[in-house]
Amino acid sequence: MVDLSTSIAGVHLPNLLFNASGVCCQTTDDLKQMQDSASGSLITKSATCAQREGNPSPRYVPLPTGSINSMGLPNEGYQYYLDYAKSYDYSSPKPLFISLSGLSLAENKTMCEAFVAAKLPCVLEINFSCPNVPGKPQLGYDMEAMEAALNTLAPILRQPFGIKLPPYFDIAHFDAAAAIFNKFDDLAYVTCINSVGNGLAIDFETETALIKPKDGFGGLGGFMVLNTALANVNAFHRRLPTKKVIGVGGVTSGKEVFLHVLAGASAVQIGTTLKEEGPAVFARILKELEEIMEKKGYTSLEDFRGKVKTL
Ligand code: RRO
Repeated sequence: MVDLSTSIAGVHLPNLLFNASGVCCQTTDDLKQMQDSASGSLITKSATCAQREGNPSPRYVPLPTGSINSMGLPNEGYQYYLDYAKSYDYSSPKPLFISLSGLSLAENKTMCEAFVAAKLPCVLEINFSCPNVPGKPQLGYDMEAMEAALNTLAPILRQPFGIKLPPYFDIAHFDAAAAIFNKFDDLAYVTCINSVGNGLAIDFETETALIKPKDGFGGLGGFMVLNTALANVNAFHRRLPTKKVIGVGGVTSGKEVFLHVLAGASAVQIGTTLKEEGPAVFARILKELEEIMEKKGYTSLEDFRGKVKTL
């Protein structure tokens, strides 16, 4: 028997898998499906202060090795997720994560204040990396703005919280981002990675972009981003010794979950494959991971977490 349990931000997860924010989590019906699945937890769609319809469709398209999306932050508004969090049954073995993605620091401040005032045992994750709102650059690529946001939000939160990061592609950027994160004791974890921003998918026959928003530019996810995701998980695992990393990107089977843990992930989220396969994906991938661990003689995630060997 293998133990797939883990902990993030001081809360226990019966197993390491859950949804990537954005997939199967916008409405209470979606979230019910997550509750009923074999996942170890669940996270809500990134919220803004006001409800949003998001970008025009088509805005998500599966690709041969992943997906492209420019959803544009469709969500029900933070009050909806606050009501959900208030009504959540915390005797459930699955802890609840809430994703917040204000369109400004003032919005993030308002939402954090409201959740803190409600004194709920859910974990807050601030999304610093939405790539798809026209005219709004990703906060995670502006080190000064990110530090300023943490300087404002951490004193409001005063409890363990997480941030969702964009992929970084340069060692200097891993160093700079990690130096900022290490200044904040309550920043308990980072989630790596959000989609690889501003890819372009074109139909060969019709010579037309596959999604409508932003002239076809959108975030890439799924198997094609696995190696970028693993690098970001490992880079932050090495640089944030007192914090945890949630890995996301490129999971299609137990094998990629195993690789994320080897790179240093304490939990692993599934986006594109959940969108394509539905919530039954969790039972399948948990079984595959168990089989891999049994074959390799590992009985817990700690046996191999972060233990990738280098040459
Ligand atoms: O809604 C989106 O377009 C979206 C968001 Br907020 C995000 O963080 N990542 C993504 O790929 N899409």
